[in-house]
Amino acid sequence: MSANPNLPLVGIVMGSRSDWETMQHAAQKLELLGVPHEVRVVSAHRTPDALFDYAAQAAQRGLRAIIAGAGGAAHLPGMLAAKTAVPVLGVPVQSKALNGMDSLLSIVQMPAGVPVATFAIGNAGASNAALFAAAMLSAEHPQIAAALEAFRQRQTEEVASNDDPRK
Ligand code: RP5
Repeated sequence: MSANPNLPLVGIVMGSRSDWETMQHAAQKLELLGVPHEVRVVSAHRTPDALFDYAAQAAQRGLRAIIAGAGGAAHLPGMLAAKTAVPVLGVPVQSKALNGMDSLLSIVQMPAGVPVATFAIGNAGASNAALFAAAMLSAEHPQIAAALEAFRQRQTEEVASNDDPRK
């Protein structure tokens, strides 16, 4: 099935505009792989009703994964997962006060029954959440599978062709 560029398959949400510096890495990867996506600020604490609406409508709007980034008391991914069966991929944003350990623990320690797939703190986590979402979509979307395979091949070749760290 080829993805309709006008219908997002992945939602990237974040608790604050200040999270964009991190979450842009997820958007860049989805862009690179041709995965239709949308980006929104949805705060568990400042706009809780918008969070509930987003989760309630996610499946019927065609979203197949939600990448949710938040920092500090990072309740956004867990609350989304509480309100939708669409898989939630949590990205702990690196907080200033505690370097993201607070974000990581807030997101990863979900009670049994309400899963959030939790990624690394910061930019690597945002990138990998996008790659993971693309992998989830690959079985249904051969073009995304091909783009992901090509990305991995390029990455391998770049590392292999620059294997002397002194140069
Ligand atoms: C969280 O609080 C956000 O996800 C953000 O990482 C953190 C700080 O938000 P701002 O005060 O920068 O808006 O809700």
